[in-house]
Amino acid sequence: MTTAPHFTSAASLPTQSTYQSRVAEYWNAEENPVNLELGKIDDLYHHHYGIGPADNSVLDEPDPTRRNDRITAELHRLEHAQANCLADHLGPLTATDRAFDAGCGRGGGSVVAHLRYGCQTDGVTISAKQADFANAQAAKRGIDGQVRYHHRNMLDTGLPTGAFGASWNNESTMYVELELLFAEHARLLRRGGRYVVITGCYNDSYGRASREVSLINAHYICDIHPRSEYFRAMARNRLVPVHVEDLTEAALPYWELRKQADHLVTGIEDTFLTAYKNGSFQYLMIVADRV
Ligand code: GPP
Ligand code: MG
Repeated sequence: MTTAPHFTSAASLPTQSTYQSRVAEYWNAEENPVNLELGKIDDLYHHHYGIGPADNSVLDEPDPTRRNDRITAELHRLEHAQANCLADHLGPLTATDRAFDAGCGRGGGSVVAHLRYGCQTDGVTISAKQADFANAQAAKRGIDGQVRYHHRNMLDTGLPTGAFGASWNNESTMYVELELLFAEHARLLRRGGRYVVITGCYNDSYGRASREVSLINAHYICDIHPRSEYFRAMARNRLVPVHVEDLTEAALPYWELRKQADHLVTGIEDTFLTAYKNGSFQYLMIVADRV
């Protein structure tokens, strides 16, 4: 006969969940030309999409090599416009301010913020390979004293409390629980600090997540949240929205052009276009103050 123990022992937990390990594996292995070929142009490596009107005349370029190069450059310009849009909403920051980039990927967003404001930045990514790549890029630019990347979990960064004037997630919230994420941003931001998120979310007024949203989740191993969850989790974590912008319309030209870039497509292009057009999915920016 077995008897129940008189105490419950602490469960032995891995430092990283199975899910987190799979996400890290994805990003450690990821070498999509749509990210690397665009980044090579000016050493700004982004892991987000683009916004704004596209110059579709690049598709009419008769020389095939030049056509590919022009399409690549145009997509990069649109991604850079998205990074600039996020950076516009972080300020005003000065050289003495620190900013936190949650889910920094290969580091482009932190460089954009540093070049704009002169601020110091700390980026975290769950991928050791991305953090090493981003630090090497910062060293190459000679800004590694001010722009740092860490191989850490964005929910538990170990960075100092109240030390940051601004923080952001650029298309990285779909990998984590929003309550835990916003608690960490609220801890890191000083009172009056600014938080910005650009994200894809599913549209509550449409209903539950659509088939397209599920396909996007499977493609990136992520878990897209409903729009409502952002506002609920912010309200519970001292983050008060000051500006909300639906960027869905502005995101369409990027995907229409990317779809026609045979040398860069990953296969997810039509799914994004369908999801945006059928109303089940939105590309949203929320700007909030830490109160
Ligand atoms: C962009 O990264 C995409 C994500 C980080 C995850 C999903 C985002 C949503 C808005 C749902 P990327 O630039 O590495 O993607 P890709 O390789 O497709 O360009
Ligand atoms: Mg990309």
